[in-house]
Amino acid sequence: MQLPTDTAPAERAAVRPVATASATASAAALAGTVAGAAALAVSELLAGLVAGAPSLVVEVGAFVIGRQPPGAKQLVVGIFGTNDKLALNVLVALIAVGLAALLGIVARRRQGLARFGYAAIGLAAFLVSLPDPLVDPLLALLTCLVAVAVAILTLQRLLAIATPAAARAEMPDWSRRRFLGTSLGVGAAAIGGGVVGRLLLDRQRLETPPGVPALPPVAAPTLPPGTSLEVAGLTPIVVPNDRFYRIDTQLLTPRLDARTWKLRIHGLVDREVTLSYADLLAMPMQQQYVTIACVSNEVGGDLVGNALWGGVRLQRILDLAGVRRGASQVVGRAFDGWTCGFPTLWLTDEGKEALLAVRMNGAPLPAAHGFPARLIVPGLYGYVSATKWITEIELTTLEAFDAYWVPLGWAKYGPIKTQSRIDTPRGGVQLPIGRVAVAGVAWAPERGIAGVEVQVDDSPWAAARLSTPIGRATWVQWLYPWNAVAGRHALRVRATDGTGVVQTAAVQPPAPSGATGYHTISVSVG
Ligand SMILES: Nc1nc2c(c(=O)[nH]1)N[C@H]1C(S)=C(S)[C@@H](COP(=O)(O)O)O[C@H]1N2
Ligand SMILES: [Mo]
Repeated sequence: MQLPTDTAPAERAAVRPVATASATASAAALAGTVAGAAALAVSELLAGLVAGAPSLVVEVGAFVIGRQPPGAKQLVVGIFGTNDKLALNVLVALIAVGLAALLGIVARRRQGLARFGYAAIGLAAFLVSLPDPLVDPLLALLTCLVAVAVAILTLQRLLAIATPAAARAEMPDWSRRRFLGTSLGVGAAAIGGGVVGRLLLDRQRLETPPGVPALPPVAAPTLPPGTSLEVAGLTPIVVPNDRFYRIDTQLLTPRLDARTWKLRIHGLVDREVTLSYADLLAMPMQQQYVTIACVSNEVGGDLVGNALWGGVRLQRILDLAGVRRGASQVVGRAFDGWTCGFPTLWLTDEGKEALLAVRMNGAPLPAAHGFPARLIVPGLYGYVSATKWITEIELTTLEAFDAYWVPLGWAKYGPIKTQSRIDTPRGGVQLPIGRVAVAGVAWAPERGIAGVEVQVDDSPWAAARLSTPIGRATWVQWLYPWNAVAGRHALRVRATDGTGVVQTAAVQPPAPSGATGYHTISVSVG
């Protein structure tokens, strides 16, 4: 590939008048903006077309995520969610384009400095994308070179059009129109190209990952009758994979290759063990329903779900390595360095069937949910336990290591708090007078749910009907038939866990250890 390092002779002639007359600052800023947008678009397109080429926006975003200052809780809460990932993408793109615009203004007087600026941004983007295990360093280098070349050439072209032929001359009308037309044209192409590139990239990541075999058959627990209530608008007792909530620090879905994937069990063990995907599949498998939840779920939020997880008992894997006495923490580490950690004691308590899961609702784990393998630990929030795309299990002590979210202000221990949610009716709706099915879900994994009560305005709490619990690790559905009378009403819900403890009414935000309080909605009847 030939990468222009300097202007072609013809262009040099066109650019020369810069010394005597130059584009207006606003024209130069526009030219720089368009140049920056074109460079980003090229990187998105390359990333979408060639697996292993980086999206520079994503890589810079990942760098920002990885460098949150400790205690920046608001920021930290923010990047858990999907909308916040979009916001971070947009923010990175805007800052990049803003810098490019400034360099456009610089280029009016000092072309060399502007070029140097673009090259420096390109170099920074290259360095930042190197730690990403899914990025090919050579492709990253090429992407950055092409992006910088596109930025420099676009800027030069546009400035040449915007520069009056003679000193102190005003830009004539026709040339202003040409400049604006070209800028808008290139800008629109950049936006279109960038969007197409990102769509391709998303699609590439959602394709079935390489090396997914037909999984061996394994018995699923049969559900007792009554585990599901039929109510319109109620969350299904088992959430399908494509509707399951997704939370992680990855801006794109990682696609790992099962053929090369390895899991290393090390640390305070008698012998280090490394397992391949095939090794795992050859081990005895079991399936169990477990409700997992995100610590950043707000009261009434939907970052919680129940699925049938299939895999190898974690204890069996730990036994292969032989956990040494003195090991007090299990650390799960993902391919990208993300970590979680929980007490080994959590596993030895009776009935805590933690899994190294390879299946979700019968299918191989979807890429978004951790393919090839992830941890599922009943009763613990995801951030301390549910490592997706896991590549290492390390046995250590609780004192020796704090996992990813702990130094960022989240609690070291993350048992899931008892919670309940009203799914239907939706808050704010208008209802007819008469029978209304008020229904939702309630969960206290590992303790189970013993009861759910509903309160209408100030009336006494009334018991709701429960679905037959699948087990202590899963949520239940509840139903309360309400005789609605005219007026505005507040509806609230609370659950009692399997140990008889009523969910707390004290209102707490998600940070640092999970939100508490009663989900309350208001509806108008009549
Ligand atoms: N590798 C990795 N695993 C991860 C995370 C992450 O950021 N990276 N987030 C955790 C969090 S905070 C939660 S709540 C669960 C969510 O799992 P899900 O996306 O399958 O619902 O995954 C956990 N596993
Ligand atoms: Mo989470």
